[in-house]
Amino acid sequence: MEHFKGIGKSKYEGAQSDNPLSFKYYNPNEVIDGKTMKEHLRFAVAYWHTFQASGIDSFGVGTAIRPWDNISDKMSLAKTKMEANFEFCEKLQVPFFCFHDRDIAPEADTLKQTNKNLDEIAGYAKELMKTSDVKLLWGTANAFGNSRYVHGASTSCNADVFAYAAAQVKKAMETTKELGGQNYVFWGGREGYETLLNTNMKLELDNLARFLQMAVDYAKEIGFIGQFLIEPKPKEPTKHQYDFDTATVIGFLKTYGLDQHFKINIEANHATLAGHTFQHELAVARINNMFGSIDANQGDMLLGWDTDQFPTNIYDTTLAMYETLKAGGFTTGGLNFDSKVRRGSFEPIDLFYSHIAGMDTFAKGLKIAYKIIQDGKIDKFIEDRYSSYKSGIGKDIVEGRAGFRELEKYAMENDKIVNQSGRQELLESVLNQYIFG
Ligand code: XLS
Ligand code: CA
Ligand code: CA
Repeated sequence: MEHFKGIGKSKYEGAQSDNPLSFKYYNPNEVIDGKTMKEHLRFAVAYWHTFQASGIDSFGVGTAIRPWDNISDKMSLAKTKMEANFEFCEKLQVPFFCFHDRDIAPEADTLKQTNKNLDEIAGYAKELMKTSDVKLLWGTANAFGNSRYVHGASTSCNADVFAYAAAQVKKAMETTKELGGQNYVFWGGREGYETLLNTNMKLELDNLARFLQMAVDYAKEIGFIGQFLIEPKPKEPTKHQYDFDTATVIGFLKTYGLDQHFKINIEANHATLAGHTFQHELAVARINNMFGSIDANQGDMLLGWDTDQFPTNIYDTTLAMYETLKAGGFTTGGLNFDSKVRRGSFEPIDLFYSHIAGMDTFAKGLKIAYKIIQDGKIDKFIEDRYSSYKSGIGKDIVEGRAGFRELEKYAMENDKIVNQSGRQELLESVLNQYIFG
């Protein structure tokens, strides 16, 4: 049964097309550097925003009009949404989707019944996968929505909650494996604190590490070979989230000897909440060999919270794809649209327009980023800027032949230091030249 009636398959029609449902820049089969755009970008639809979000906010009710609005039975509704998910991805030529356990199947009164619901819907998804090319990019557990997680999940002060979260993540990992998920994401929903007046931070962090180690052990036990990803976020819902940003997560993983088991899932809006650019977060992951996947969205620079808007800023997508290409491209990861339509964009067709806008902006960003890398102008500038480390005293520094004594001797004879301009504005206009085309 068709759910999004009257909306056909989106196709590439080029930049001149005025068909709002066509791609202007995303041409799935266009080859760039030996890979198709589809393979480079690995787009995914986020189940929670597209099939669960209603447009509710703290001042008003949901506004979204959806084809499944008149279905009241929870399990029938869950099945309908799963069918709609495959139809939606196919119509948009999006190869993947991502979900939380509780997005796809309703929570019941007991964990046993909840797991049964999840099995039933996952079984249905598996069935639908047989006749579809759409795959699961990643699964995760919603261990933050239910009131039992009021003080966190694996960092809760209550050991019963820790145990419950473990049971839930175990099941979510099994479900992800069952559906061929290529990654499993850990976002520390309420893993953080509000005040140190009631918090044993050391125990909470140790427990978070214990929890992740248990997940690593269990993945090995069941033969789940997907990539584990951690998604940093600095605040919201808690005032201080433990997985603050990429650097903090990497430091945490290294402290507990877990770094070889994880990569980072970077969300644009979380980067800006942490006071970083999206590119900064991607670059930190890349230089530490921890680049994993991307939650594609954008925040609003005038607002201090997580607005999860569709990514339409060409500077951001260009620089994100620049970092992605520099990291060698996605392997198991991809571009998951962790983005929701605005409350005022309440019609089903807005779900299409918004994804098309994001896909086109990333496709164009990919092409520009590839050109920047091919031309090598920026790389050359950076290389030249550090050329003092290629010979003489600089070479001695990087090759470990110089210590403070040698450097003091050198500095004593080199009072007249000559620096060169960083040329930021020139480089910004070079970037503009690439973007303007
Ligand atoms: C919330 C997060 C969340 C994760 C998955 O801010 O972005 O949706 O991506 O749990
Ligand atoms: Ca996210
Ligand atoms: Ca977010």
